[in-house]
Amino acid sequence: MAKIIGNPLPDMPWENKPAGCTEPVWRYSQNPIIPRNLIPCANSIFNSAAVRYQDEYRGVFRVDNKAREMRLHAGKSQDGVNWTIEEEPIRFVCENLKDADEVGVFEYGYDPRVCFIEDRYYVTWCNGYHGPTIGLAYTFDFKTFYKMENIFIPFNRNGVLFPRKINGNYAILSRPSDNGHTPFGDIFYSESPDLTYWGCHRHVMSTRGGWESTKIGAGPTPIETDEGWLLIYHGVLTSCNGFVYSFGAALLDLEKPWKVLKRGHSYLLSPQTLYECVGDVPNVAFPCSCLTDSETGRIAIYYGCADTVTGMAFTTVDEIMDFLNREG
Ligand code: BMA
Repeated sequence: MAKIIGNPLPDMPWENKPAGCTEPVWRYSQNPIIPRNLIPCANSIFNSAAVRYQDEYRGVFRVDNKAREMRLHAGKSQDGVNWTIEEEPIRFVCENLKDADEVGVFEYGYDPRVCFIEDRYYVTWCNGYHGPTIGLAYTFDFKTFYKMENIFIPFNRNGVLFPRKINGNYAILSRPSDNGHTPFGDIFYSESPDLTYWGCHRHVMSTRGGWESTKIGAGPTPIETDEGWLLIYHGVLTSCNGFVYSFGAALLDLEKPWKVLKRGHSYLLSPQTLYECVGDVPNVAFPCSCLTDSETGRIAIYYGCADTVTGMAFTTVDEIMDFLNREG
């Protein structure tokens, strides 16, 4: 059986698979965990990233405010389920940023991911700079966030860092896009010696049929296992009623992550519940982070629901590997 390479997290949020459930991924019975109005300014809180921090949890949340501006807010939690979110958005510190008057201006930010590498937490997000691109910042304490250079030129979305260097370089997945509600999109891999200069771009995966026929994008930080990087990613289908966002899984080579070892044919979870199907944007399940326990192989997935609220779903590394072995 595959093993997660990482830390034990025995007290992570968890709920056993319901009796009679035959799906590899199951929803938390108390979903949604974060309502749209948890803080006064919020129109909606979704597509957000949670991580372990000391003996608690921290997160960076996508909060669209009541002016419908897309903002990033820090939050904390004792148990990973019940969250307190700062009422004020993150104000990025730009003191070490070259040309801060140019690249330090915050236009908008959405769909954050958080990734611990070496000694600090890095945040990537879809950052407004003459169109969407990938913003980057780091923090040690989720109080002060230091802005770094944008990772790519526009247009790009779904920038997701790997949690360690690969062959001596930092590594990221991303999805080149356009300035609108992009009707295409494949996942690419890029690497960098210093998190500023990026290159060695490699194609990872293209769209396929059905649930992932319009575009795909990396979701949470890839999970390292002894068999490969487990990638949970979203896929989009264009129906007569617009885009439908589901998520699925693939396994990427550990040393050459642009090589896809396995890829599920079906989705793992598609929008089916009321809170996934009804909201500001109907029919969206959009995963941005995971918690994992290396001892039990448990995985908790945080995902945005209908661009309105935040939900959780559970699985295990064995469940996903079985799924990939059946379907990949
Ligand atoms: C994408 C992003 C996501 C959103 C999705 C569905 O382009 O904007 O934040 O969840 O569309 O609206």
